[in-house]
This record gives sequence, structure tokens and C-alpha cells, in this order.
Amino acid sequence: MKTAIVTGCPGQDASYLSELLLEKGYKVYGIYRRSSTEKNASNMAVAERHTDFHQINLDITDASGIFSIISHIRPDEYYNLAAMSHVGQSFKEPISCAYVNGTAVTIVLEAIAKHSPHTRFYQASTSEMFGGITESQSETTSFVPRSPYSAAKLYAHNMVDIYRKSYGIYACCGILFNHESPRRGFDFVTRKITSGIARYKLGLSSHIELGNLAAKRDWGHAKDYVRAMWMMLQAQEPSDYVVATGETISIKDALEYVCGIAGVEPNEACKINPAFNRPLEVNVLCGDPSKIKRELGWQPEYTWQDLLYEMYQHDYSINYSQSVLNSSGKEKVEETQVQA
Ligand code: F7E
Repeated sequence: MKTAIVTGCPGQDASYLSELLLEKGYKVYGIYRRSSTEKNASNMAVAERHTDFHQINLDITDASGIFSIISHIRPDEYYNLAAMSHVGQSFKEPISCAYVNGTAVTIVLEAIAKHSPHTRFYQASTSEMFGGITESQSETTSFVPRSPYSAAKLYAHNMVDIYRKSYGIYACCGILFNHESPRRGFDFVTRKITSGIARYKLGLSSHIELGNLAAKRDWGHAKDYVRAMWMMLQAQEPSDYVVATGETISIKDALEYVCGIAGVEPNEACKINPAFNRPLEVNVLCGDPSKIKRELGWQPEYTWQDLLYEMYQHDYSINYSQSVLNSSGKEKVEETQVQA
């Protein structure tokens, strides 16, 4: 039986990846921070029912804790999915972002090199590192970070390369473009749209508020992307891979598509609020996934239309239940919309 450590529980990616690994017969140790658990508890419902799933409460910036679990468990695979993941928020907390998204990665690399060199390591790098580059982005494209988030992620990305070359550890970075699902946090733009428009349609809110509608993103489904993470750690040689669909649309396109499903008028349902603009924006992200398709045979199963449709249907149904419960005077369902 293979053993894996997954950080970032109970986030979207860690929850889907844990389920995938459990299906494949792994013993999985999910690392979580207490404050994250309260927010996304429902994401772990499937994994938690499994007898081979074990939860460890640990902050990934706690070096002694990370050294201790790596030297005790000596896992076959370690997936570092924990991060401060909201780009806008990283402008407000740049120093803690540097610890969590940057320094914490060096801690785990050092622990693996010293105590468990057979462990295969996956680092969640990000398309945000391309920042100011507007042409199609691949593994050979330059990095021009435009946020504290992406600067810290780029530091971690470089450290993975340094440990791979210096100590020969098997370590890969997945340069993942935006990936979403019904488990996405409510403060990311896709979920803000699908949840907000569902609530608007049901008469639960008067409108939604968004920032910059002109930015373009290459959106895929998180389920497809966690499969890519696992595939990277099964290859013969470690390497870094772009994971993307190759198609890019604007926030406005996404809003109009969801409004089309709901049958509502975008200009009435959505108001622009500059408070949601970032100090520095990444205007266009569009990935070239040729390398992972060619070398590992990865293919996405979902289009952005499938993704947004699934998210909208999910949000409509949870909010529908809520509107029925509200009107009958009963308690609210667990998931609620948070504006960010
Ligand atoms: O923003 C614009 C916003 O917060 C997408 C993270 O997973 O993917 C994600 O980062 C775009 C930006 O994702 C609102 O300005 C407009 O241009 O959904 P987002 P992100 O910043 O692209 C990358 C790959 C990661 O690695 C990150 O961890 O949408 N936008 N109006 C808005 N964004 C938000 N959040 N809220 C708005 O109201």
C-alpha cells in the first residue's frame, strides 16, 4: 500500500486528490489547519468516511512539525496543496503569504532531502507566475509575477528546481491554470458568479458585485487537474508541467454564460464595484498543455462550459433548499455566500 501526505485539506484540490488516492488504494494523511477546517468542512465528507484516511492538524510553516511527520511517516508521495490561494488577499497580507507560499516549501524540501529522500514531491505552482506575459504560456515562457502571491510561488518553484538538481530528489511543479468546481471557495470569481446568479435568480439577492470583467482566464475542472498532479508523480523522470485547457475567456464571457443558463439579464444582475479590483492585475492567462498531453497522456474531460454549468446547477440547488427552508422558518443549510 502506497502512502501519501496531502496538505491543504479541506480545500478543493486536497479533497478531490485525497478521494482519487483513496480510490487507488493509498493510505492518505491529510494535513489541515484548524481555521481552514471550519470554512470548508463539507469538502472532506467523502474522504473522511474512508478507513485509510487520517487527518493531521499542523500548520505547514511549523518546521519542527513538518520534519517530525516526514521522518515518521516517510511517505511515498507528498502533495503540497496548502497555500494562501487568494491573489487579491496576498496584497493585504504579503508577509504571511511569503511564509506560507514560499518558506514553507523550503521547509518540506529540506525535510525530504534529510529524512526521506525516496519521497516524491509535488508542488502546486501557478499560472499567476506568468503575470505580465500575455501570449500563450508554456513551461519555457518567462515568469513575470504581478502579486505577492505569485512572487512567493515563484520562489517555491525555483527552490523545487534547486533541490531536484542538488540532491536528486523526485520533485515536480504543476503550473496549474485556474481550476474550479462546486467545491471552490466563494471568494473566487467563478463561484461568486455561479452562487451569486443562482441567488439572484431565486430572489435571494438584489444583484452581485464584481471587479474587473475584462481579465481573461483559462479555466478547467479541479477533478481533471488533480489527476494531472498524480500522473506527474508516476512518471519515470521528474519534470514541471503546465496544466491548462488552452482556451481563454473573459470574466464577462463567464458571467454572460451563467446568466444565459439562468435566463437573467447580466446588466441587471451584476454591478461593477471597483473595490474588487486588484492593485496590479494579470490580464490574460492562456496555457499551452502540449507537454503534459504528449509526455503523460493527460487530457481534460471538462470544457469551461461543462464546468460553469455544473457549478451553477450545484449552487442553484443548495440555494433553492435554503430559500425553501427560509420560507418555512427552518435553519439555514451549511454553505452560504461570502462576498470577497
Ligand atoms: O480571479 C477577476 C480578478 O480570484 C480571477 C487562484 O486559484 O487561480 C486563482 O487566481 C479574475 C481576476 O482567481 C472579481 O481580478 C473580477 O482577474 O477567481 P480569481 P485568480 O486571481 O486568477 C490561480 C491560477 C491561482 O493560482 C490562485 O491561487 O477575476 N475578478 N471581479 C474578480 N476576482 C474575484 N476574486 N472577485 C471579484 O469580485
